Amino acid sequence: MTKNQKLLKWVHEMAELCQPENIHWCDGSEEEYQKMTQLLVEQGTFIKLNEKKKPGSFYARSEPSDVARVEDRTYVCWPTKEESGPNNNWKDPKEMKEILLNLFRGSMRGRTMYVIPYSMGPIGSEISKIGVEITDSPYVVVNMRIMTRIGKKVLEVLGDDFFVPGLHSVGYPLNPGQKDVPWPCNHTKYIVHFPEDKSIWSYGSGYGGNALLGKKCYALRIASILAREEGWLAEHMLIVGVTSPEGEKKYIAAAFPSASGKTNFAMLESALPGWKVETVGDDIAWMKFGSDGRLYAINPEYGFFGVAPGTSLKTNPNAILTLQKNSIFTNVALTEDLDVWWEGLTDEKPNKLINWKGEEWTPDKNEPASHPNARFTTPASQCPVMDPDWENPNGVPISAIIFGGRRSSFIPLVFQTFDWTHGVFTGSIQSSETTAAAAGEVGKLRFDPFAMLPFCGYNMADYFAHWLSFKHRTDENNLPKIFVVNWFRKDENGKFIWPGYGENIRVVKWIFERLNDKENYETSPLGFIPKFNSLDVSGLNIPENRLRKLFEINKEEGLTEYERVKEFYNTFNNKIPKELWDELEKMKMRFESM
Ligand code: OXD
Ligand code: MN
Repeated sequence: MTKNQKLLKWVHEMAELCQPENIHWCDGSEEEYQKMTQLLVEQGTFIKLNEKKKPGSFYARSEPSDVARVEDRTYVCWPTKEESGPNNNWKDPKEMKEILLNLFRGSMRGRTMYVIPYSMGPIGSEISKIGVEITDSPYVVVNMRIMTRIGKKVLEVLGDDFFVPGLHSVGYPLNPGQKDVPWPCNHTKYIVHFPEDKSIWSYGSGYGGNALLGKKCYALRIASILAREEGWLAEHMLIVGVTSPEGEKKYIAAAFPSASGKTNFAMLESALPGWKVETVGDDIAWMKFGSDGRLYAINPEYGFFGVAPGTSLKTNPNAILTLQKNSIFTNVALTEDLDVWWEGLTDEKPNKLINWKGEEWTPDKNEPASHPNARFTTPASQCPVMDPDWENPNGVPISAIIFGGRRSSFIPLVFQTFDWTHGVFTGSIQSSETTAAAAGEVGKLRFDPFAMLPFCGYNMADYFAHWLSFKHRTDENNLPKIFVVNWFRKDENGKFIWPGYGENIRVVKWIFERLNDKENYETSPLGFIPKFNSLDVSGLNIPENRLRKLFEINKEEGLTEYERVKEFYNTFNNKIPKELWDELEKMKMRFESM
């Protein structure tokens, strides 16, 4: 096992607190995985899928109230509220520890406590980091085994070093003789981070980012704190390698809000002949300086936890190929022959399904058969377009960073920012219409700077300053160029103008050419936009007036945006760096002189 005294002591103390019936240290072996999935089938949490259709795969349905990340129950408890910022929920750490100690006391009674050592990033890489999750949910264990690298080999590398401790309980203790339910959880939920000891405490939910602590809690919230301390970036970004028909390859990282097509973009099948996109990661990028002064990125994850609805052979063939085996499906619909289905998977709906709530469903029902935040958990190694360097311990060099919004108007299909500072400014005002990935209203425009609003572990004003500081850490020429895209612009009838998916390669091509200094741009108040006819739309048949609409920039909207941003910046108590206020004024002037 381990000789790490801090780990042994913590596990011992948490067992005293949570009072589980047994403790199991996960070794990460295939045999262990088989046993645990078997256990989940016996408990009724899992249904084994048709071995011919989805070998080695399982189906789960959550409790209908436990279906997404709970942002209003997520806290980052710095000693002061100011350090957490207006972007995080906060409570005094001592008060919060009291609340949690009361909730966790006896919370694992009648259950097994699993100890999962995991590595974010290739085991042993200088960029990787280790965490240990304690959980009473076998569902979490099997998902963590797909999403991260777990087990004995992690403990060997850990030795006596630092790890991030994460305690998770579904908050559903069992009395002697009490029968378990398929998806235990608790109405009371807390997802809490303590920056002082870099610990994570998660109570009451078994779903996704609330419970798989390596993902949002560690690789984003805690890692963003470590990144500031150590001078690197932990970001909500996909990473892709793009190869041109001439064989030139560049890596791009892109930040999109949750459930806005990141996984699709990460595995894009190019609609333009000769262009190729390969996947390094679909959700998180850790970027550090290499010895040449450039930023190098790794994907700290090992699998994909993708949104299922809308994923099809048309929208993302590579995801469909990836999830054919050894996968876990949660809250999709079940077919009569024990396969899975979700909205958008096929044009034609099956005649009969069991929906995500376990009820019989027919196409005449007025509600979707799968939950809009239904997910697949699937091993990255099964993806047919993984980049040959996706596990390179040194990471891949990043040439461009893209910020993507989901906005029906105002933001054009693509633009390039003027320089690093202007790029950081556009990241800081990134806005998007909300999706089902988080509990709450869908379709509401909110600021989601760097797509990190729910994931930044400290005051976002300080985070913007951290981003600005990169200009002084290397020659600005070494830094990635910063772009903005918006696939979601709508026409006056509320229809999307841009076809998206595989056609997005056309935008990537324009970006690629910009990186090679091609004179394919003109200046607009927002940044450099494609010169007319410089975006390759060959064969798309988009009428010229619709194409122009994709790039329409409106003075009134620009001035409204200025007011929106001013109001937003003012919520940060005078902490927004002056450089960003200056950028805002410059933007206003550009719009005024339009
Ligand atoms: C995710 C999210 O699950 O961003 O990736 O919500
Ligand atoms: Mn995400």
